[in-house]
Amino acid sequence: MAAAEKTFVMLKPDCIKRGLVGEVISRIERKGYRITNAKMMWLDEDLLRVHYAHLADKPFFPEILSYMMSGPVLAMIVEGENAVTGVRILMGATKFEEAAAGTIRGDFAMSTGENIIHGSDSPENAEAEIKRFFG
Ligand code: DAT
Ligand code: MG
Repeated sequence: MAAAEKTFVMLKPDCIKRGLVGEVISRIERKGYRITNAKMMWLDEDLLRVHYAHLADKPFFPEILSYMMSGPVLAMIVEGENAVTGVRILMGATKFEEAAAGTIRGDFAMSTGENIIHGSDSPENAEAEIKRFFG
């Protein structure tokens, strides 16, 4: 078995408002991953500007900021074999209309902007994001 890998996962404000926290965590656990740290947080603009720096020049960036500050998020460290790629598969595609049924976004997201869950897209970003959110 390959070494356990860590990824950073965040349940976004719509996930919490809609009461889907248990459902989403359950899918991650059923896949065989473990939640090894978790905390509820209200994000501020400074942290979001770093976290979403790759989208800073997009027209929808202000909407991301206001959505991500509209309620608390649940930040988590998730561990298991191939956890970075594995969680991305459970999440489904970024674009609302491309997220397949059976994935978290495919089953629950109501738009591309409000899409339930964040998961790191590479081991390097996972490490940086875990540091960013858990210190
Ligand atoms: P992902 O969250 O799948 O890693 P990303 O890092 O490209 O995708 O974008 C971060 C978030 O920004 C995404 O979860 C939702 C929002 N977003 C991305 N593209 C968007 C678009 N075309 N319209 C509205 N929101 C978008
Ligand atoms: Mg991303």
